[in-house]
Amino acid sequence: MELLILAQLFLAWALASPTHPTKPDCAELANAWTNPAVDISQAIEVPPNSLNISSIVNEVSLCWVRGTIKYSAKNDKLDASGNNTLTWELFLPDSAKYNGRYLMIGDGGFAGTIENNTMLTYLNLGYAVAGSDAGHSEAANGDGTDVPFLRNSAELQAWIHNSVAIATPVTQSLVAKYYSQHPDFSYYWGCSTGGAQGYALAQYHPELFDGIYAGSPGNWYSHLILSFLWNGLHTTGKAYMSQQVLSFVTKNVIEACDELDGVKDGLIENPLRCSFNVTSLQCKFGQTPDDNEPTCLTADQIKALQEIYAGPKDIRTGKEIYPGFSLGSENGLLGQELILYLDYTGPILREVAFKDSSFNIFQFNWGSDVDAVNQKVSPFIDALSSDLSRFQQRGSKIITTQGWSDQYNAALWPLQHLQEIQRTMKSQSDFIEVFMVPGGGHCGSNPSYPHVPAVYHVLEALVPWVEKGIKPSDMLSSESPDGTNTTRKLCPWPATAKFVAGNIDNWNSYTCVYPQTPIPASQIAYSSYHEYGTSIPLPGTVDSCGGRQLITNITANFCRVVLDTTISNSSSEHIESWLPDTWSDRASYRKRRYWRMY
Ligand SMILES: *[C@@H]1O[C@H](CO)[C@@H](O)[C@H](O)[C@H]1NC(C)=O
Ligand SMILES: *[C@@H]1O[C@H](CO)[C@@H](O)[C@H](O)[C@H]1NC(C)=O
Ligand SMILES: *[C@@H]1O[C@H](CO)[C@@H](O)[C@H](O)[C@H]1NC(C)=O
Ligand SMILES: *[C@@H]1O[C@H](CO)[C@@H](O)[C@H](O)[C@H]1NC(C)=O
Ligand SMILES: *[C@@H]1O[C@H](CO)[C@@H](O)[C@H](O)[C@H]1NC(C)=O
Ligand SMILES: *[C@@H]1O[C@H](CO)[C@@H](O)[C@H](O)[C@H]1NC(C)=O
Ligand SMILES: *[C@@H]1O[C@H](CO)[C@@H](O)[C@H](O)[C@H]1NC(C)=O
Ligand SMILES: [Ca+2]
Repeated sequence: MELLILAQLFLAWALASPTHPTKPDCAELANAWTNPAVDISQAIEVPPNSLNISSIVNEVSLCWVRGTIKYSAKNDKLDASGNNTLTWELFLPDSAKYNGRYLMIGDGGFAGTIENNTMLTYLNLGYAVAGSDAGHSEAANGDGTDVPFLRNSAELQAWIHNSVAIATPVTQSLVAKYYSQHPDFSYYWGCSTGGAQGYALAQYHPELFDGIYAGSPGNWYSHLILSFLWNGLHTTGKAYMSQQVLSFVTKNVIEACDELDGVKDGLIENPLRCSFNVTSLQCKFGQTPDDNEPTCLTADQIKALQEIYAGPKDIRTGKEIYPGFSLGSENGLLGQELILYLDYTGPILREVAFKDSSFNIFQFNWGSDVDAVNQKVSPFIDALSSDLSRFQQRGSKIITTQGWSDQYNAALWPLQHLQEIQRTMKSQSDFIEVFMVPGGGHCGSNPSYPHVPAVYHVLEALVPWVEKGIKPSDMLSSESPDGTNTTRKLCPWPATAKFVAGNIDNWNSYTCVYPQTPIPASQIAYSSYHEYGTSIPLPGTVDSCGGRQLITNITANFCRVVLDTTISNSSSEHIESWLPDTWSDRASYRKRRYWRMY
């Protein structure tokens, strides 16, 4: 019997290791799909150094496949009779360079183009990379004020919710055909709208990916655009702030809070710990506001900033509609003042919420109109579920990065969403991490923070987590726009980077530190005070220790705190803290709450 198994194993091995490996045939892929909804227009071999997209060049040879998919309004169904066309591309690296992984790249903004430069970056790392235009052409994005694709319900739903699920099975099966085996793992990479697509995948198509990167996610898009509108409307007229004024505010915020993290580097590690009050910048008697060389702000400008920090509120209830912006992000807000509410909020309110091309966004009602947005827009473009258990149960992981100085997305949103997921999924929420980026912008750089590394090495954190179960304890960021070699350590929230020793511009000089969380009194089983020379029994429930033991030579007075934490029906955790009187700072120590020790 054993011999037979050995023989079978040998046979399997021999078949899997052909002595004359055949080179995959690129051109043949043009005939690979027989579904009439799928058209493959190109399958050509490309030698190294011959594709140059935004100065990224293919370092490996590839099979470059392009095509289209017809789909209909029925969610993610391919449909040859459908009116709607998704355009996709696939870069298949030389089989010697292929790392066995499929990677789908998401879109940005209103989509309509393929993020082929990001695709090329990951091709060079050995991924088989796909991308799509999210189901409509760039032409369907119109002229910025009129965005025709928003009027087409199939295209609207494809944009964030379904396009990746339409393009993935087709491109994935081409990968399988080309290399004669299904990819070992499938990843998704997207930021901004692509981040929203990432959360939509985890919610609506949880079976597709093993690992998802969802950066600066606009997964509450319907309220993100209300945040744009709020900021735009509160900074018109006298409340307008020039770039110089915005930069002046940030400079003052940083002066006040830079060193809270122990390192003077022009960055605030955790803006939530900064309590700068912007009213201190208001012009005093004898000071003159100046847009070009500001030394103070007008009362209108101060009011505007306070509204931006507070975020949009429902006039009926005062309830938050979307979080506000964080201290230190002011220098990136010019686009909020001038562009975003016109380019994004206007078209979505006119075409989707009210289906009325004459709807006046300046008259938006921050009560009843919010309801309309929730009913008419949210179901088509948001991905807000905090129960991602179908995704979690198949072992998939999701990582989000978010710049504290994002020019588009209020930095607190992904943290609020994380908290919601943790509240819903409790101990099952161990599949998601959010990395905050001090001074980080929207999916990379905020140009006013040129010394902040703008490339986040997400897949280096995500891949080992997915494939080996190694949960990332930090993440490298590199390539600051100022051209220096600065690297920084990004930490999984709520951890933040703490300087240890060395060069402050080197990520290795930092360690990720979690805030100490006070233990709720309800978890304290009992506490007792023990004096010098007495003895106490130790918990002796471990069999191999042979029952209870005594500690007989206590040499200091101490307080013993015992916690019993129920983990599940069948297991609990026993935690003890021994807090000696001889602690050097005894008075203040006694005032502290108890921390988890082991
Ligand atoms: C890629 O194109 C850019 C812009 O056209 C050019 O500056 C760069 O030299 C090119 N890179 C290579 C390796 O050809
Ligand atoms: C195609 O579009 C037309 C007009 O927009 C519509 O009436 C028709 O139902 C669509 N057909 C399909 C298959 O989606
Ligand atoms: C990459 O995408 C851009 C934007 O859609 C397009 O203009 C360009 O032609 C594409 N480049 C290649 C090599 O396909
Ligand atoms: C900021 O200072 C003003 C004036 O001193 C005060 O009214 C306001 O409450 C302060 N705001 C915060 C958030 O502390
Ligand atoms: C960056 O690092 C490289 C290699 O360590 C070094 O040669 C180069 O001089 C550094 N550049 C700057 C601007 O520090
Ligand atoms: C305290 O107990 C430890 C462990 O039983 C023993 O090794 C040590 O000698 C004792 N010290 C004194 C001062 O009794
Ligand atoms: C825990 O116990 C309750 C009541 O006995 C039971 O209904 C529930 O299914 C148990 N949960 C688990 C995870 O075993
Ligand atoms: Ca600092």
